[in-house]
Amino acid sequence: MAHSSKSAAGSDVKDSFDRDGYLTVEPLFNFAKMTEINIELDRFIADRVQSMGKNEVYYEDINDRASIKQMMNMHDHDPYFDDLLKNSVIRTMAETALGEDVKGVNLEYFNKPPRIGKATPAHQDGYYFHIKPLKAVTGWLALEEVDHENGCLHYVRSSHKSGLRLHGRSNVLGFSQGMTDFGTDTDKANTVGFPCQAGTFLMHHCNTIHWAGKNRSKTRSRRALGFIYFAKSAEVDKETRAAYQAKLDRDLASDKKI
Ligand SMILES: O=C(O)CCC(=O)C(=O)O
Repeated sequence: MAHSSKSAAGSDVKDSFDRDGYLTVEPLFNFAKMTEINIELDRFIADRVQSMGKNEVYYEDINDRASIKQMMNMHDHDPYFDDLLKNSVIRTMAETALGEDVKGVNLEYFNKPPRIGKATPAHQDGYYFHIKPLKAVTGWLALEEVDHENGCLHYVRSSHKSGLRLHGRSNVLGFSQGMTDFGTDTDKANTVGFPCQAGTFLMHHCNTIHWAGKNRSKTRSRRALGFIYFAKSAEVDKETRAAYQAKLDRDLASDKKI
């Protein structure tokens, strides 16, 4: 698996996004900005997590409150993260990538705690979004150094052009649906891994297949933020989405995962 070529920032952003189904900016934010974001995240975890719903904070080990693996809707709980989702350069990049106005709909935290952080199954975000048309992007910001040991992200280049593939229950908390037909020769030949430094930013189309390895490090976490934007023209099927979320919450509670 080769690393991609350097940053896609600038006027060719849209072309490379349309061709590959993703773009990379290395780095999007400098050291000072990343220090600020990491301090704000620590503050968020200390002050806000206790008021979040069970279905908004997932733990890799439910008995260990230090093992947060995922947080959803951070923007709803804190003005700093609301501003980062809705008013930052990341929103502008989402608009450039999709070629229209966007709505910032979710700011998520993706962590893989040392030793126990599970792999992210191959999936397409569009399968989770319940929108029509499937016009949405997810931005992904590395909060620390990420590599093959602690679980870097992988994209299947140009996979956004072929629509949604088959998904089924994955049993991985936070990624309940994984692809069931992943791993074809074409998938393998087009897979690109993204080891990167803190401040590196990736953005993918909601049909782009992606996955990440488990965290094999005994000491290092693997922390990132995810920024989800729907195109203004995309309509959410609210009934299907609510039914999906309700079933997921029920299943996770009965499996004692949340
Ligand atoms: O960070 C990860 O491991 C997965 C992130 C992801 O699936 C996403 O950003 O859509």
